[in-house]
Amino acid sequence: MNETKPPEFKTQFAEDVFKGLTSYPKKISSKFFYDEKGDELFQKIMELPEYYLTGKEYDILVQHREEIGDAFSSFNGFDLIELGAGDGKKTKVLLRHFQEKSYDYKYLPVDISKNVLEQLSGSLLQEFPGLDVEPQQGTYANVLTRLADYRDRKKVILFLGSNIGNLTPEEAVAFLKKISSAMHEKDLFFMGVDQKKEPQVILDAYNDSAGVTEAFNKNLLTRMNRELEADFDPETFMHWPLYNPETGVAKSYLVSTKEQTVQVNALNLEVHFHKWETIHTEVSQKYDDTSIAWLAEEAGLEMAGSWADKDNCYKNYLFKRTGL
Ligand code: AVJ
Repeated sequence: MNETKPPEFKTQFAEDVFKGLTSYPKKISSKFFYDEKGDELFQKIMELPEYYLTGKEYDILVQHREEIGDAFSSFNGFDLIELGAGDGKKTKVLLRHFQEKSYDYKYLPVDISKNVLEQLSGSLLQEFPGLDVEPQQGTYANVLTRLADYRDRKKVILFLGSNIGNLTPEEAVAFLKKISSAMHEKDLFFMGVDQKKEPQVILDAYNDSAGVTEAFNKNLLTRMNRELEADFDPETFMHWPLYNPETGVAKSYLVSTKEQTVQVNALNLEVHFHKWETIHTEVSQKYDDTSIAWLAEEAGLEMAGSWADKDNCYKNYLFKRTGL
């Protein structure tokens, strides 16, 4: 008898890497970019001249904070729930404005990382004394289920940074359906979305000249080396982003520049790469008003407003739930 037991995985990362590196074509989800080193590299990405998304969204929030605040506020206040709060740099623009207006609201930043939440809460306490903050640790799905019971007053859900882009359109519909089903009549959903534009501008955003995005992508290899006892040589892989202006999909790959075999010891796995074989690592979907309208309709959301920069490079959309 030569039976092998199905492997038991210690972590989600271990399981996903096993599945992704034994499928064809090979893939690993971009959600695994964000270990400590990845968080740090993403902070650097947001400051790159080519990575326009963060700056554009920041400008939109600064410029339109008055109108956005008017839309959010309500006679008995509101609960502001932010999915994937991060360092809160952009959200603080809104919080500052809400404080000036003396709005009655509570801020509930949601993040999977306890570390991120602790840092954010610390900086909020410093910069916004008296702000009512209630950090929520967990996955979006768990937190949304929990927060669906928040029905005493208006709930405003924030999803900034074009994070929706990391989902395929089909996954995005499923995700937005979960959001809309956690919403009641007066609740709002506010989402930042990078827009289709001059293809070279998008490509450059994922292929910066300083090589930070390359390091960010290759950090997956070093993470597997460290956490899964693998022996990837990052030098033998190329960072390869592409953008398709027809579908609006930007994708990133790691391409093996030679034929090689890699050991992933913690998974008891040997992975063979042909020369030029790829690992697909990220989707950064770009939208326009038409595709966003489709997404919203599929998910049971109705557009209640939108704000953009002067070139329509980036947009923030406001939605309510349909049919209530
Ligand atoms: C955080 C998902 C919005 O896709 O633009 C930045 C992540 N990847 N550079 C994006 C990212 C490469 C980013 N999001």
